[in-house]
Amino acid sequence: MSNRLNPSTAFEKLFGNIADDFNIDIVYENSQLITYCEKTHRVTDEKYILSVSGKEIKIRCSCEKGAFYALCDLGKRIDEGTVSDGEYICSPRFRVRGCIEGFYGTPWSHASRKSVMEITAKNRMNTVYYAPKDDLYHRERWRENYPEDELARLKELVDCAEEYYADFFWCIAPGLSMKYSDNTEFDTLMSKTKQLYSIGIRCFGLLLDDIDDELAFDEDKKVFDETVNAHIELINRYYSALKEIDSSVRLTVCPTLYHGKGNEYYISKLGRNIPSLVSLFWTGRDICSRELTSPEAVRFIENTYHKPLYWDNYPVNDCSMFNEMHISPIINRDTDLYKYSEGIISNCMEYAECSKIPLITFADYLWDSENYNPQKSWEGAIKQVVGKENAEHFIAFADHLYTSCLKDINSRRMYAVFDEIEAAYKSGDREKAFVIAENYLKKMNRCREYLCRDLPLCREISKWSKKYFVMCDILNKVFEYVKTKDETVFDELLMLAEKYEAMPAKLSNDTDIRAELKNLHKIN
Ligand code: LTM
Repeated sequence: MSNRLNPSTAFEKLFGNIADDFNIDIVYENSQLITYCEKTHRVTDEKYILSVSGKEIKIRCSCEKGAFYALCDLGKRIDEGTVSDGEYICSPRFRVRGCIEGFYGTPWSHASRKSVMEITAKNRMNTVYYAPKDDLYHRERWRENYPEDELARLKELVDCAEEYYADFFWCIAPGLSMKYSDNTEFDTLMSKTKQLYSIGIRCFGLLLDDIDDELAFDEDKKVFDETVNAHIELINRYYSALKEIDSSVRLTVCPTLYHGKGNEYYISKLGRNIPSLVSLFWTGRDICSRELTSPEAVRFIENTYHKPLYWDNYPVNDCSMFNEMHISPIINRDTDLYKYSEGIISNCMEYAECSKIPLITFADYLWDSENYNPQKSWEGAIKQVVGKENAEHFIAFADHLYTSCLKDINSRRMYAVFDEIEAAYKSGDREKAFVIAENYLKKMNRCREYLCRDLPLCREISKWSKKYFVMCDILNKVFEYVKTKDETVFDELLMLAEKYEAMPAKLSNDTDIRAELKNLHKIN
């Protein structure tokens, strides 16, 4: 029996009663206008037409999923105060839009998983992958069935995804220890898979990333000769076995070589020898790719006969990135990439609350890549996550968290303020310069109040906010020093700078603050 709520109930669970003032009429129809998207040349169940005339809303769609997305669209417009009369014909650019819990580090809590799912659904994403590297039953102890309590929690996640019209992929990563030539190993894999099938999982992921390139067992070397042959056999056997259980089951594979040009021997051979309906993860040019481009996707297709399903390693900040907080919007993904890929799955940080901000920007890009505006989307995302009343202050801090593989501009808002101060100062209007500086400092100080609150997001980000507080102290003192020219204030400044530079969290650009201060001393 389906756990699916009706679209209006699912909408109310996510948005509350914000649409109560409106009369909403949902009409289901199967016309070509409603089921076909000319831009993507695809038949889709996600398209809808939203007509607004005052308080009268009409939604035309082909099924409940379309109705749910139309309601989420309306909810977002109400939230942002942008509901206006008109007819909006909407359908997504990317077919697959979602996230993966696929990082190294402490797996998300059950509550975080549900809460991330709510945010992705609200923003019309349709896919969730469960693959925490440090869930023992996912990778290290892949042979063992889940204990009852963990299985029950997974079942709740499956139900939650279904409520919000999303596909939930449960993934297994046996490659650290599997002997591919041993049939009993395959039987074990199937028995574990059947346990997950029994709780309603219909979408599976077989992850072979981050394992040895070479076959570990002599028996495997004898049978398969090369790793790629073992992987091809495993994938084909697994897919057939899944299809025997249920022909509607879907499979995604993460190959061992998952980044590069897309024409390498392993990935070309693997892609060409597995069914076209098996999705193939690819992280792009690099593990964490600054850009994802259409020409590179085309090369991948030409060599593997598969459209890449991007496993986008942003905002993840595990391993060597642990001092970075990836909260900035997604950028540098080609606007027409939807034509040459199955979609994008964003790999998140172990910080679930913080991950929501970049995730919402992914959702905006994936729905409408041609009109995606990273800064606008980011501001909207921050409003959703920290609340409208805190957004402006929070942005003053988040402005400094742009250090990542994306190589976006760090602290752009602060430097714009510095430029304004400098211009006023140079034009001889010292007063104006002080007012601008004072206003900025006020904003920073108010942001500090927000960041000290006992909220999940503030706790997650405390490693970075603590450093930001020192930055606030420095700027407050610089202002004091410029006004008073007091040398003891300058000495305090040097001490603060030393403290700031010793903190490992990455904030803003790596400038030599003490050198900057010495310059300031000279000028004054
Ligand atoms: O990217 C893939 C396919 N696998 C792992 C991820 O689990 C990990 O989170 C990222 C980022 O460090 N790198 C990987 O190689």
